Amino acid sequence: MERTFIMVKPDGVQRGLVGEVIQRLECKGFTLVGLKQLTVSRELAESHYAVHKERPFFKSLVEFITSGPVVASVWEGDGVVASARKLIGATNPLTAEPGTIRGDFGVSIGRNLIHGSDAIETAQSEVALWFEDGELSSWKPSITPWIYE
Ligand code: RTP
Ligand code: MG
Repeated sequence: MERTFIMVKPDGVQRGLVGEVIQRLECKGFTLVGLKQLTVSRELAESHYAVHKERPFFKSLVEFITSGPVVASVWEGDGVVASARKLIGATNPLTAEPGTIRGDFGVSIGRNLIHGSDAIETAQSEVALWFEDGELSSWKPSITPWIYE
């Protein structure tokens, strides 16, 4: 089953949006298989955002992600990687559609509340970067026949 990595960033945690994010993914029909709150080390933040290391915003992005607790999670479901990105919305909250998490709750690109893996391969490496196997439980909710044909 496809998995993705979702992180509520420090701004989302401070603003009390952890429950809202979890609720939106649960209500959609995805299954939570791992969840933890942690304060991110510089090393982990730099690995997670390594693809952006030459970008002008890299330093402030790492500063921000390490500035307070985040909530890291892994979700499972058919097409979950692309679907979660749609639920999250565009990178800039001002252009993100209403109805998306960033579109409903944010205004600034540097405070866009949430991260979601951008492709299946990225999701696999991010899940492995953030979680040990023992922290993840694969389970099948009993309502599965009401979500999948
Ligand atoms: P994320 O990785 O956090 O899920 O966000 P994303 O895929 O939508 O956007 P990405 O291009 O991967 O950028 C990573 C994060 O860097 C910050 N950013 N700031 N100031 C800027 O121009 C700028 N561009 C990107 C954002 O917080 C973005 O989420
Ligand atoms: Mg990204």
